[in-house]
This record gives sequence, structure tokens and C-alpha cells, in this order.
Amino acid sequence: MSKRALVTGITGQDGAYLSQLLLSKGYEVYGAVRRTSSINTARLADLGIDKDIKTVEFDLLEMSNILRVVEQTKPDEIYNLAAQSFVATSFEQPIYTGSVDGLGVTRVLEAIRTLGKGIRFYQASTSEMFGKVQATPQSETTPFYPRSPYGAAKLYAHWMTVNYREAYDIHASSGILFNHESPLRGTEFVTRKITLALARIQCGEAREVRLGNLAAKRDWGFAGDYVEGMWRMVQQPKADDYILATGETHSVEEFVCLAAAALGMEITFEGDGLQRVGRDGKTGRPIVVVDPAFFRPTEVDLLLGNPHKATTALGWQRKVSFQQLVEDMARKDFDRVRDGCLRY
Ligand code: NAP
Ligand code: F7E
Repeated sequence: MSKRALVTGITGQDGAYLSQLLLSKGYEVYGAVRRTSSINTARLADLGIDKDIKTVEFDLLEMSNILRVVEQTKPDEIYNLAAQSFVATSFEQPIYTGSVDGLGVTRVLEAIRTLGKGIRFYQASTSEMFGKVQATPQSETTPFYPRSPYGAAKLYAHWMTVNYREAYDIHASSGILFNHESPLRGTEFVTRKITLALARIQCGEAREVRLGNLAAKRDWGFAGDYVEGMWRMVQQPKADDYILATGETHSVEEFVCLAAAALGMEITFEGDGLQRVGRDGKTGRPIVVVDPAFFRPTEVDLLLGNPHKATTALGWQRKVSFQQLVEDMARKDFDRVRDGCLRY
């Protein structure tokens, strides 16, 4: 009999790739979708799987709804990908972020505790929990030091996942995932903001892109590789916590230069601080401008993950290189802008 998975956050980037993976493995996939004023299944449609998923109305803020959904769908596995996932917004909406990203996870764990301790659970934890990093590279034993309401809420959820595993013997795993991107990434995140803006500039639809901290460094991988790691965690005989990362780190500025090159542009940077500017190598025209509006009250300067445990225990490794990822995102956005078919 096929396994049944309940995937929260199915309309997001990871929800789409994970659903595609689970369907390819013969799972029956229930997609938990929150009520919004407009239908939001464009990512699932882009992967050609929107018709293959059974959707259920779901919100991490509503305990009674979570209980009903778990009771009705009777999943073998729950992948909790739903979250207010944008770090910048968490500074503006810290209480909301804590309710969804922190307490929301406790609500799902309580539903499992109440309705079926046999349900396996995956929690989408994050490298943002390392924040002001206490060691580099970061591994599963590196102390946490979150630097945003998002990071703090996710850290609470991480420890609740560990606690429910230890207290109630629930198969609950926490995947500590470093940044992962794709052409399905939301446009507010810096990678997609850059590839979309450069595509618009190249197509004559925009003149410049305004960014914040160009020196921030991230360990960026491809989301499609990371959902494979999530699934592998849930299949282990014993639940545990694992880092998924590439073991490479790159700056926002490096990302800009590589994305520009993929579109046949050359950008050269000059100046410091707020005066730093990225100019078109041919015309000298400013293309990248620093705008303090995109600085964060507290920043995570550098993330670099050590995926050794996942590599050895799960046999997981990323397949897509940083360069391939950036090129793929840039070209896909160029095609979308050129063809006038931008849906998210
Ligand atoms: P995403 O694209 O922002 O998707 C978030 C999903 O959560 C969307 O489907 C969203 O629904 C849903 N959601 C938000 N609030 C909800 C609520 N109150 N109740 C139910 N659903 C709600 O995020 P992602 O990049 O796919 O990331 C997936 C998960 O991994 C998130 O938990 C994120 O925090 C975590 N994570 C991401 C990364 C990364 O680099 N991508 C790294 C580490 C951890 P709508 O479509 O209605 O907004
Ligand atoms: O920022 C800097 C920004 O918003 C990356 C989420 O998926 O990954 C993501 O969180 C860096 C930061 O992602 C702009 O200050 C510069 O240092 O793309 P981001 P994030 O904050 O790392 C983690 C692992 C998650 O768990 C989260 O859910 O880029 N940056 N200029 C900028 N960032 C944005 N968004 N916009 C700018 O203009």
C-alpha cells in the first residue's frame, strides 16, 4: 500500500519540490494549504503536479483545524514546511512569526501526540538558528545564537521537536537546512531578487537593482537536492537531527557577478559601504546600488555548513553546483521576463 504524506507549506518552494519527489515514490500526497484570497498553486503547476495533490485547508495558527486535518488525512508522515519564512519580515512581525514558526510546530506535535504517535514528523529547521556563528563551519554540535525573531522562533520549534522525540518517543526529526534556492524561490529572497532584476535590466524593463548587505555570505544549494535529504531523514529507523549544506560559502556580491555573467553581462564593483556600486562593465552605468532599507537590525554575516553527518548517515549529497544553480535561476528568469510569463 502506498504511504500517505501530509505536507504543510505545499504552495512554497520546498513544498513543490518535496511533493514532486514523494509523488515519484508513489506516495499519496495531501497538501496543507492556508486560506488566501487568491489561489496560489503556481509552483505546483510549474512542476506539473498540481492535479496530483489532494489539498486540505490548514493553518498553523488554528489548533482545532490541525487536529481535524491530521485525524481526517491519517498520514504516515508529516513534513512541516509551513512558516513565515522571510527573515526581514520577522523583525516587523515578531509576534506573528513566533506564533506560526514557533508555537505552530508545537500545535502539530501536540496533534501527533494526541492522535497517533506512530506518525513520523519532519521539522524544517534552519541555519538561521546559528545566527552569530559560534564556530565555522557549523555542524550539528555548534551552539546556536539566533539573530532574528525568525531564527529564535525556529530554535524554539527545533527544541520542541527534540523534546517530543525524547519525551513521547515520537519519530520527529529536525533538518537544519542551509539556504537553498531554485527558479521557484520567492522573489523577496536575495538570490531570486537578483536574478529577476538582472533579467529585467537585460530585457530593458528596469535600470538598476537596490540591495542591502552585499558582503553577507551564505551556503547556497539547490532546493531539489535538499528535499531528497528531508525524505531520507524521515526514512531512518531512528529520528535525529541533520544539517544539509554544500560546505561552500559565497557573498551576495559574488552571486550578482555570476548571475550577470550567465546573462552575458559584466558587473564590476567599486567603492565602500553605502557608496559601493556595481557598474555595467561596458557602459559604466550603475546597475547595483546599496540601499540601507534592505539592511537588517541584526545581520547574519556568514553561514557555512558541514554536511558530514548527512553524507555518512543518510548517504545524502548535493548534486547541483553553486554555478549551475545561479545560471539556472538567471536563465529561467530571463526566459520568464522575455516571454512575459512571470507568475510568482
Ligand atoms: P516558502 O516558499 O516561504 O513557503 C512557506 C510556506 O508556508 C507557503 O506554502 C506558505 O503558504 C506557508 N505558510 C505560511 N504561513 C502559514 C500558516 N500560518 N499556516 C499554514 N501555512 C503557512 O518557504 P520555503 O523556502 O519553501 O521553506 C520551507 C520551510 O523551510 C520553511 O519552514 C522555511 O522557514 C524553512 N527553511 C527554508 C530554507 C530555505 O533556504 N529555503 C532554509 C532553511 C529552512 P502561502 O503560499 O499561503 O504563503
Ligand atoms: O538573505 C542579504 C541579507 O533574505 C540572504 C530564508 O529561506 O535562508 C533564508 O534566509 C542575505 C542576508 O535569506 C538583500 O541581509 C542583501 O544576509 O535571501 P535572504 P536569509 O535571510 O538567509 C534561511 C536559511 C532561512 O531559513 C529563511 O527561511 O542576503 N541581502 N541585500 C538581502 N536580502 C534580501 N532579501 N534582499 C536584499 O535586497
